[in-house]
Amino acid sequence: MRDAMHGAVRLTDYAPAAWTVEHVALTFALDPHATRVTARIRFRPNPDAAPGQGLWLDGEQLELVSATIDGTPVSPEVSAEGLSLPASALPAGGFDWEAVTVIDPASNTSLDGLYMSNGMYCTQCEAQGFRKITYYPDRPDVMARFHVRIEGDQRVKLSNGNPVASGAGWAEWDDPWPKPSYLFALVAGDLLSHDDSFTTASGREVALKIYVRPGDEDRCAYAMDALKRSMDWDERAYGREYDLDLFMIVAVDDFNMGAMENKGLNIFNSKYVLASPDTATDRDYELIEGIIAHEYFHNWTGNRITCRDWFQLCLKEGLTVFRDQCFSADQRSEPVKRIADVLQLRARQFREDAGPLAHPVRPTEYVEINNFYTATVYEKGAEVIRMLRLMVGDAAYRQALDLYFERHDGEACTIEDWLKVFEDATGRDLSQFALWYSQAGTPRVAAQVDYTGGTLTLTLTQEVPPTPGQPVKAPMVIPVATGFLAPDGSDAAPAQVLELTAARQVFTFEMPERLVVSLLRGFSAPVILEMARTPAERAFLIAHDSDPFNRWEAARNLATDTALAMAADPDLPADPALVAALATLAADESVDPAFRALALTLPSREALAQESFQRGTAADPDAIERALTDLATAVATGGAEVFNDLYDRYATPGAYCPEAGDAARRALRATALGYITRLDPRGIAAGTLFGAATNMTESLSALSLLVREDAPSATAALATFYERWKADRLVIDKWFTLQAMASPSGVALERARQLAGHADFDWKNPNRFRALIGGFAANPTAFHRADGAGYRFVADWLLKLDPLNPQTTARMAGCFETWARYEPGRQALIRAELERMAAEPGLSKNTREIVERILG
Ligand code: 0A1
Ligand code: ZN
Repeated sequence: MRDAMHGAVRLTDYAPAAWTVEHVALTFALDPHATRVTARIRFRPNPDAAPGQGLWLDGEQLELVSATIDGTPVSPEVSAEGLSLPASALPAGGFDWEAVTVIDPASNTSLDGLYMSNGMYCTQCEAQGFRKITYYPDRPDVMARFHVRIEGDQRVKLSNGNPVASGAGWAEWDDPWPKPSYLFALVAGDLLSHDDSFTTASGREVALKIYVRPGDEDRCAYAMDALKRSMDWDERAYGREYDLDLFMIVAVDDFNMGAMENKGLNIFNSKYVLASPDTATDRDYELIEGIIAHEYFHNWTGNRITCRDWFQLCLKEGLTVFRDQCFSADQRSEPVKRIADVLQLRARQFREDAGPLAHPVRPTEYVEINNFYTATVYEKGAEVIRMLRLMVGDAAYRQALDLYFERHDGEACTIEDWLKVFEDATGRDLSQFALWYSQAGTPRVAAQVDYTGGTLTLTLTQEVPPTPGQPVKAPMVIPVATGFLAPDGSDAAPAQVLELTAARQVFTFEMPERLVVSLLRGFSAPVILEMARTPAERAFLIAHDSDPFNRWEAARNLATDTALAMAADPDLPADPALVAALATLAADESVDPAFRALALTLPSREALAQESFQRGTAADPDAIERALTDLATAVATGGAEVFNDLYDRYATPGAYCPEAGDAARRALRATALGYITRLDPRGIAAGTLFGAATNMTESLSALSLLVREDAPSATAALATFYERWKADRLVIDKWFTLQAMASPSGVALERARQLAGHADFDWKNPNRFRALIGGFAANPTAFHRADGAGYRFVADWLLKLDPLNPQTTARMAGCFETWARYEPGRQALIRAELERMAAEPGLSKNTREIVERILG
């Protein structure tokens, strides 16, 4: 690996901080270009650290005006990363540090630290933004109580904890809970709030406030409702109550990520707060619900118990993702949520695990920590906890969690602490299980079934592929939930969880007749399962498996095989068995419409490219596109009657309701319309729906079909849509995304170029940049054009954004991580763009790390 790891931070280098912080008092005199920050910090020697050490405070892009220790001016040694004082300058028993720094929030385009968005001040401190505010030991294991005073003429001035006092031009806040600096937040602006309250299980009243820009206040109701449901769920499912008298959410338009769990003051990308039926889709509502829950759940898993160092990020993120997944499953349909989560895991995490950016759930080194907020840390981290729960059982899981909260409240912990509570609560030895945290790569499990003389033999083997820096792997603990189906389709024996712990293991079952084995039910482990199935067996599982995940999976596997076979052979017709199975399922009124919508959705172009590569054939984006179009047309033809019928019957009359039942009907109806439109390239039906739609979900699905087909009415529909919504930034993001992502390969690049010149393409806004440039990179046939022009377009824009916003650029550079999947010509073109980026002398550390790791 070139010199990507130059300057890397390593897990093995962890040492406790020499000085801990007992209390911090911050005063902010707000000014767009010269905000003055006064920090009074009470330091104490850390009894866990070697004595007699000097003081190191992180600090970046700060102008130091003055510094004193116990009131006496000092002259620390200052560098671009921070400042230091020798032990000789420090009273051994502790001291009060006071420093004045000046910062420039209006020029802060990185959206990290204190910055401005639409005239409002806001902060983002995870992972290391606090050091851009003042000099501080900016590491999560230093936890302190914060008192904050904000001076400025804004109507609203907020920080963490409880409001203690305010007057004309100032407000003070006090947070009684010790916290690391990454959870610090400040917001000031002319905002309005949507208010409500929640009574906790023990009867305490909590005021709830969602702050937004004037004009957005009537779009907060759903987020508020989701918040109250989250608070209630955490009490019931985990026994966790909220611990302050006030909980605030602020929506900002300029934000690098989804949202942030700052103590008592969550800051959200406005996209994940604001919703009304005419501007937000069902998917938006679902995401708002999930992200509101995620950030709220962090109050216990992240804030009360935090991470000792950033290598332990999955301690809070894996657990909190798992908790939000369970919450959403409870609020909606559990099987449908599981399928959606697995689709996402495969699309993002399996992809990462199979490429040059693969890393363990707990990485052991990084150059830029912000590059490790990954699908592996988050989603695979959640899968690991899901496996743990499955293996120990629900009751023991809850006991272990109770012990975790009891033992570690107020601490900064490690994965070892986490596993230890499970060992102590259950008596199990989890040393082999711990490999899930240290070994990267998606395990492949091969299954072979034999039946002779009344004995069914199941042979399971596992192999964990080599990944960067990890050529050889040990066998993992893989829980394989297994069921057996009788010939009539019923469950013949109770389902059980087999534990695969060796490279090869044989399980035997006595049974008078050969039963069909249903393996890895509910996707019980994040592995790739390889198992030869006869077409008849597949059809049987699609029709009968009582495990909805595996029922869906059987249909998906059949569709994948068919599509890849058609990609390899343009003359091959679609498998009639698949077409028939999908039509039958579509018409099965006993099945949840949301499940049917998922099962009827063919694998994405991206998923097929990944699968093709895994099976040893370089992915050909054009062949995949053609095969999918042909397959979709065949399904549309075979199921025409059913789709027309569904489209007619599944309308949702009456007022729009975002809940699961109506959303499911709309999803199935949109899927049906997608097939109907395959046979109606002029987009008559889609055009009609577009004209009649009374909610964003239907309007957008109709519009994207018109764009996908390049229908004659598409241009006018896009113009109508733009005219109607041009004042609404979140809707206009959708307008950009849709055109970049759904346009056919022949026109997509030209259209993306035109859109990049549109007056509304405010590329410095991350949502807008992601909408167009990210949308284009997610249009595989356009991005992977054989002439490389798609790669160049994206690389040009990344190079333009990098100096302003390295975090978002680095994150988006991940679009190149799949280069190895493609034929040598495309590989060379992608690598040329990466080389061009790497050669840029001023490339940020963030983007450089990603680019160099991808180049290998
Ligand atoms: N902790 C947040 C995610 C987050 C991480 C980094 C950020 O800025 C670089 C912002 C948010 C979460 O898991 O929701
Ligand atoms: Zn999180």
